[in-house]
Amino acid sequence: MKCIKVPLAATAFLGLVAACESPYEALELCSARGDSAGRVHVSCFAHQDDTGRIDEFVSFSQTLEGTSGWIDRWQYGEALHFTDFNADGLADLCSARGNAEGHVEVACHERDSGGDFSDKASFTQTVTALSGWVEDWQYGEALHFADFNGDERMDLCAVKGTPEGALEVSCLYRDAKGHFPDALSFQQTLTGKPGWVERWQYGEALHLVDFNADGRTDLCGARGDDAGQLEVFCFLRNGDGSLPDAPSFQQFYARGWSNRWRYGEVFHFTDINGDGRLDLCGARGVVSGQIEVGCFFRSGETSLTESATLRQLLSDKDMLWTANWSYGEALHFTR
Ligand SMILES: [Ca+2]
Ligand SMILES: [Ca+2]
Ligand SMILES: [Ca+2]
Ligand SMILES: [Ca+2]
Repeated sequence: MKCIKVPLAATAFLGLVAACESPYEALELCSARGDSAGRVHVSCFAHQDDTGRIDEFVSFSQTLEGTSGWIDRWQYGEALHFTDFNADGLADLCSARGNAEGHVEVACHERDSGGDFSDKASFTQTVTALSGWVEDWQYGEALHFADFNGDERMDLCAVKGTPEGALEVSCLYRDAKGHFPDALSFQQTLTGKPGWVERWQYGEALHLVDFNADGRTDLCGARGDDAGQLEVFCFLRNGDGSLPDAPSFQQFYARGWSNRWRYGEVFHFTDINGDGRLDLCGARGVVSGQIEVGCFFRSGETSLTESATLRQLLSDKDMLWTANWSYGEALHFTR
């Protein structure tokens, strides 16, 4: 939070820009997860200067009293995302999860210029255009906040496997008042990379990011294949906004991504070294209760470095990162 602790007279967004000396400083590694009382606990590590490293100790933590029900499997934070929902330049904390009727409940806690999240949700909506989000679907692994139509308002998208193993992409574009519409704004089924069945269906390996920085949000994945190789691929959006039916590229990296690791919950696409190109970073718990971070830097138009660099161990003394926590579902890189 180095950038935004500076007292500001201007708006939060202008202040953020003015107070940041380098693009690295705005990036944080944050976790959001339920605590034993069902509240949401947030911890963040600040990204250091241009050495590209992340501060070893927690720089920000907050427990949101105005949340409840984040216990048992909810605790793992699969439904929580850091996203700039109100477009003021600061990442807010939003959740998207199924309710008892199978519709999706969205709730957002805005972040202020001092770094705190609002204790109670500042935006809530039940999205009735989505249905069937019950049982395992309820946990929201297949739901993403992204500006899919490029109008600078964050939208809600779902990317999930169909019964046939194809990928179904659905989006709801927010209107001028910031609300989600009553019907889907976009839907496309991709058949050129099948096999999204059983647990793959939940799309833990998938992300909506602008990989090639052309202003259009793409669909990218990072996951272990049958041989334990790390497979990275993107469907780069076409000029008309549609997705190609098959990935625009697929590449294979280091081995060892087998068993539950293969589902890719630890991975995120983020520009960790501030060169304007998205890198691939993993963040996960290790046996000692620490967090391990490793990043594959972007080395070309589509390629990444062969092995992970920027390997670091971080310490969050209030939180253990062992057992199920080690899969990193609660961890996010955010700007
Ligand atoms: Ca915001
Ligand atoms: Ca939008
Ligand atoms: Ca793109
Ligand atoms: Ca980069």
